[in-house]
Amino acid sequence: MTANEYIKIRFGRHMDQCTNEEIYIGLLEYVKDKAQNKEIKGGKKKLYYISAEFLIGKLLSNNLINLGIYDEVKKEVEANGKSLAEIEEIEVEPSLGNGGLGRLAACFLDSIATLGLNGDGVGLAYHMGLFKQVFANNLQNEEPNPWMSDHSWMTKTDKTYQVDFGGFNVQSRMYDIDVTGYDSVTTKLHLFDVETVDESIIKDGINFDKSEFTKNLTLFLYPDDSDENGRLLRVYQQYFMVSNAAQLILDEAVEKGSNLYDLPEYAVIQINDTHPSMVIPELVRLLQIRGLTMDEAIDVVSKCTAYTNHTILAEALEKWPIHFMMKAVPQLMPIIRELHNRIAKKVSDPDVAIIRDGLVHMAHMDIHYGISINGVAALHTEILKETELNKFYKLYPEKFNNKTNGITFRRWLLYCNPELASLVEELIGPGFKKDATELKKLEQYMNDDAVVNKFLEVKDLRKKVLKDYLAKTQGISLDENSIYDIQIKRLHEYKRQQMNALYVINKYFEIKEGKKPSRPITVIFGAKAAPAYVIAKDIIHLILCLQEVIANDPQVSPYLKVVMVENYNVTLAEKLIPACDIHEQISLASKEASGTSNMKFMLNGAVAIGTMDGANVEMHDFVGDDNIFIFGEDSDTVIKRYAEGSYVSKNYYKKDKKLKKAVDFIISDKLLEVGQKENLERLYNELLNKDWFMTFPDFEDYCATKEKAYKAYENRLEWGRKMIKNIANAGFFSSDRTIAQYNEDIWKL
Ligand code: GFP
Repeated sequence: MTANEYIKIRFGRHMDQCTNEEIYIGLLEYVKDKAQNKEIKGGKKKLYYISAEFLIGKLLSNNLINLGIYDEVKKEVEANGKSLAEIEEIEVEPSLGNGGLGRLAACFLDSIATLGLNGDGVGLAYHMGLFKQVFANNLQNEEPNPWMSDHSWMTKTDKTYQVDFGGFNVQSRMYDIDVTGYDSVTTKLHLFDVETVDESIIKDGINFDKSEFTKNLTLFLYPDDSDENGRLLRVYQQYFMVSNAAQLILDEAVEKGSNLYDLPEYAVIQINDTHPSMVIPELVRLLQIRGLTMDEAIDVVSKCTAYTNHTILAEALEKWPIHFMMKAVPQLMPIIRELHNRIAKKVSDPDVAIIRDGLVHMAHMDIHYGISINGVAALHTEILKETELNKFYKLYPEKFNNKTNGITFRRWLLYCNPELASLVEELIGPGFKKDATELKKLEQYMNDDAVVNKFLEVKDLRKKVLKDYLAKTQGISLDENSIYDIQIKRLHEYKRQQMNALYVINKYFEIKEGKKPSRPITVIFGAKAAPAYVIAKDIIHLILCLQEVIANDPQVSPYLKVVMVENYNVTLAEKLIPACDIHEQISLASKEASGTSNMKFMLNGAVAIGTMDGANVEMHDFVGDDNIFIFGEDSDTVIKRYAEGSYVSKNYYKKDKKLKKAVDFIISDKLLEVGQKENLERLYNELLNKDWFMTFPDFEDYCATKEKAYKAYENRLEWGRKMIKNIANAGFFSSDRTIAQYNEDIWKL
């Protein structure tokens, strides 16, 4: 049945007589039907990828592509006088993730299904997801971001579980989202919700009563944790997630014939960051209820779980106070104590203990009681082994392994940049869609000027698409002849958006002094700051103030423009990435575990300015010095400086006139005219007296390297060759490769 025929039956009218809403609903149901027909038959062993975040993005086009019916449906829609792009706009993007961590989980699900592996995602059905970002008075405000509707990709199942908390219990409900593999099978993302959640308790932005856990359990992703109830709520959420997961895992195993002693033959669990760590004691608890002894239960669970570390930042390595656990999940504490004691008997070093100073160290539990610990890029894994988790590495060298992140080429090339995808196909055939390493064949065209020009033309076209999109959706006007220099990622000091802002100030002064760039520059930012992360919000404020000051300065605005897009999300990324000339990967070396936007940009023919951090290191290995602009101190230098505690930002400020001038501008009258004194002064003082992520030592090199990149951009053919070199070498960064490695080394499905 064609889509049109389906819609005719569904609405009693052909597509041309339907509204866009009706066509969207019709297509959604049509796709769901097709996807469910391809459900994986299932093998004995199954992977459960448990994650607090799944940043899946809109699904209509992605599913059409993966089911192989995109072109056919698009044609049908167009033949009926409609536009697929406009129909897609009806779909609301679910904001079930925060940044790279959640987007990685979504890419992984796509690859698991594409490789035909028996694996499902398990997470939570947050009603509001992450907040919606709204700018007013150059400040970030947070608003609820609802996305659920009657017509959604989620399907209500009849699976419900009881989840017990200290003093009360709730009844959960499982909802499923189909995950369509590319020309392959369909697997599932299971999202758990609870019917008592009450959206009406949200008042005034994203504030809500944090004490009513039955009403707020799945209301928001990462609720504000600046107070005790907020932190407790995270424990409730995490337990709710893993208790449901554990019950599902055991039920499915038993259904397939497991006697539970052989659970490792039926289930492997990937713990994505520390949020799902409580699945370990929860499984031990449930196995005991089902008849295993403590010894047996621990033995079984230790063969089923694997942990991925996504950061070395202490804030993300969760440690929950015992009194939180006693309040929220008292039934787990005796088990956690037992897990702790068993280790303490063997290893006396308190640094590797599970319980220390009244805190439960979630990552430590994962490492002691799992089969594998992996980092997400080569450098990151080395840092884990040699520094951050060195004591664990010495205990269990065989458990440590690297799995460099990857991205799905379906969404991040075929869907978001169809013009580039068809140029590539015209040159090297369709093989790259299944085997991304075939992109390497593009290198043979690097010296063919006619082909190079075609790549440049695609870029120009995509810059125009972005220009039109931002004009229409955000009232932003771009100059498509300027260089698009883009930094999009979660706002965090270690990612150093503030250094980019200092560069902008420096450029502003240069232009004022008469040193005009040969081509206008557009510096684009997209980032949300966590609601309670004060300095991150101050950095957004600085960027928005710069945007206003520069736009209103007739001397500077023809040459320099700052744009901060509002409510940066997957949908915006899909427009920004294909249009980008230069992308910013400027984290402080050692701090960005991997990065994944770097891979998406690379695949779309943008050239990076980056530090030797995360996956930039591997990208550099592939493309060489000439095709990536590397600057800044390396991770050894940074790690050493932290160890010595010798960094004094003021010394750099005093020495470097350019830097001083840029930093002082933050609290200048010019900025205070459009900004808030409190915010700008706080940021100024933070940089001057702390600058914990060391922007000052890298500033000079950063400025010089940007100049080099802008200059290189002017030689259009040479630049086009750099673009091709990047695209041709992006194959390694396909999540299909990453997932194949996870399966080979860890999951063994
Ligand atoms: C985190 C890390 C990134 C890494 C992703 C996925 O992402 O370096 O690429 O996880 O492994 F920081 P963010 O949430 O910070 O984007």
